[in-house]
Amino acid sequence: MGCSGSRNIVLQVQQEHSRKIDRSILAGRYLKEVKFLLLGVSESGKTTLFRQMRIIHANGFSMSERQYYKNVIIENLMQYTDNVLRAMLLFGISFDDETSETYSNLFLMRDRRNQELLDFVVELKYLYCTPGFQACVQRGPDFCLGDGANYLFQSFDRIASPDFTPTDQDILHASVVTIGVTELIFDFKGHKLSMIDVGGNRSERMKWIHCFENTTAVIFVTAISFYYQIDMSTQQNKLHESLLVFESLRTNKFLLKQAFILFLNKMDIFKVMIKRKSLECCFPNYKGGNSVAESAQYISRMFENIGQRKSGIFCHFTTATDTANIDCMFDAAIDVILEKNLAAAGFL
Ligand SMILES: Nc1nc2c(ncn2[C@@H]2O[C@H](COP(=O)(O)OP(=O)(O)OP(=O)(O)O)[C@@H](O)[C@H]2O)c(=O)[nH]1
Ligand SMILES: [Mg+2]
Repeated sequence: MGCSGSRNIVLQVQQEHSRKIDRSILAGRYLKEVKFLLLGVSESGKTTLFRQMRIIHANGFSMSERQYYKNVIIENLMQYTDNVLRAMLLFGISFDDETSETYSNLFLMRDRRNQELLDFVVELKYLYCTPGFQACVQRGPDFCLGDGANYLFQSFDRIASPDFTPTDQDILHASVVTIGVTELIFDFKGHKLSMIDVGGNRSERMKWIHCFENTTAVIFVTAISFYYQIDMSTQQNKLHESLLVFESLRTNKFLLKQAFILFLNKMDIFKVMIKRKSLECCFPNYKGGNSVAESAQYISRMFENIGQRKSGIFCHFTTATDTANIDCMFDAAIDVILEKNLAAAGFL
């Protein structure tokens, strides 16, 4: 073999070596960085999912965070009580006796900013047990009571005890409107996974675009139970609003290559509500029955038919307050994306 022949072999070896390095750099990149963006309108359940990631994949909540959530939960409880008492007046639901009327007036008239929940334990405990109050809670969907309300009312004795420390389940039911952008980074099956939570109300949506760069997949969260809810500020049906926001993302030029995972969330509420209110209230053309499966499939198809393009939508029905459910759904949803990612990079 001549001199030029051996030089060619060296060159080939060098090129192969270089290719291997490129592949391993790529592999490193694909194995180590995956960014998921939680998007969706307000109250769809994004932050609840985000908190589940803390519980399942990170270290859960510290004592100081639990102290913060204790205050949130007490504030939520006071606000939900206020909502119910005002709704009773609005709907003409009468108080069961003089005591409950007096307690209600006392609660509604006071300046809550400086009051502790403990100052009202006797009054609230009494009110919560009255049939009028309970009947009004049942009508919660008619006046957007808040999806965590039932859980907090039922946990009242525990919450009102002086040494109350919120459990993970309590924290999952706490409601705080998200302002700004929060990131959580955790290990997932050998990958470094970055999850971004954003606010879903109108003014917060303007900030979404700043998070699009390097996104692997969008997790679009909508509450499937939105189908019967009207946004008080816009008077728009909340599922219609979700569909419009989803369409604007599916056609966004910065997200054309990104995979989309759709979480149709709040299935627990949907299962109860669909027996009481048909899907026709949201989609007049819907002529199917009131079965959970048929109605849920109809809604998922509405989303899947939006912005048809190469990258498909992976749809999952979820209950974000249920840790076992989210553990399982998240695992399935993310596995598909990670495999797609590796296949696209030529590793599968
Ligand atoms: N019952 C039930 N409640 C849920 C579920 N998911 C979320 N919630 C409750 O719904 C409320 C709102 O949930 P969030 O996760 O704060 O909603 P969000 O999408 O982050 O809302 P923004 O921050 O305003 O965009 C909270 O009280 C949650 O506990 C669910 O699947 N079932
Ligand atoms: Mg939020």
